[in-house]
Amino acid sequence: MRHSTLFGHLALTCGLLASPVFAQGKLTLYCSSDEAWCQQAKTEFEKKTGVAVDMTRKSSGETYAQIKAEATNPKGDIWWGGTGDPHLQAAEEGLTQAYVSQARDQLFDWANRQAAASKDRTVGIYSGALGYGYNEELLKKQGLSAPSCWKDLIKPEFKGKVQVANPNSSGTSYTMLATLVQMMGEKEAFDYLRALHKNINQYTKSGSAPIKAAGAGETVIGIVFVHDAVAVAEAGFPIKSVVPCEGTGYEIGSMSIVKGARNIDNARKFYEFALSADFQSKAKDVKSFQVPSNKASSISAKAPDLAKIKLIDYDFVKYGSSAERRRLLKKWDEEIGALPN
Ligand code: S7P
Repeated sequence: MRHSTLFGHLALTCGLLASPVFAQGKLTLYCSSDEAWCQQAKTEFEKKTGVAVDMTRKSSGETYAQIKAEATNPKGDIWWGGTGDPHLQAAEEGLTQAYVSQARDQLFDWANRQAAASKDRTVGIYSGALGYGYNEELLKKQGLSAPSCWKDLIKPEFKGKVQVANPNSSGTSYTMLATLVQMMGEKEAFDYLRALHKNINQYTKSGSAPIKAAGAGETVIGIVFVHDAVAVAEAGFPIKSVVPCEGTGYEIGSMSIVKGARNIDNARKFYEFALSADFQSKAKDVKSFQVPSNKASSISAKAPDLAKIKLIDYDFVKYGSSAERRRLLKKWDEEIGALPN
């Protein structure tokens, strides 16, 4: 009996050691995309390679802060997803390392421009325009007029009815801050943010939380990437997405390898996997409707068509620079975040 138990243990141990997961090692993935997409990336990569993935999902600004805090003892191997500005800041601060993908030639120019701006320390994996969404049923019930522009969001009728994330933790919200500064000029943008503050019911941690809250009827309007509003509508909630009439900014969702990554070979393996058309084409299966960076990836018909949106010429080099991002966030904290509700 005792022998058979011992044999059982040995067989189990040998079986595990021979399994592809143990054979191929591990990868610590920091993910800043939507939770369902992060899970898909983990599962698909494990299935394809046998590498065991330890995945943590956090917003873009939070992940940047974590990688910075761990810089002397790096725990993450690769940072996948999230807006490009904090990836560029991490690159400039030497928190991430250079890698040139074999798929470079298959990518859109906007994806490779992120690489060029960072001396190959980051690369674009998707793109999406900023906007907002509102709950049509709630809007009607409360007798509110349908908003269609940035300027509509500061109307007194929307007092306490708008939600957006905090730009320190959220890349989405930092994209809004940088977009407004570029569209209006800094003084006017901060005047606008002060007026908007009167209508804000909550600054959330995560960028997409406001539109999920709108779907659940907890707020009327959520400022988010347009693809995130489309995703909530596709999930069956009464959400109407809006591309602001004045024009808008956009993100280049990015990916970077952490400097000092303990599992560097697997980080590079994941990098190639994440840029492949095969994996990128699966984003729509988890309602991620961004535009993928590999030209051969298939795009969902539901993905907002960036060619039809009035996009600003977003200056990623400037607004992804360490000095500018830190300066703008400090100013937001002092002049907007500190205001009474
Ligand atoms: O995957 C959806 C998405 O909107 O989430 C990313 C976002 O930056 C992560 O959330 P935070 O705003 O909280 O940082 C975007 O890159 C992506 O399009």
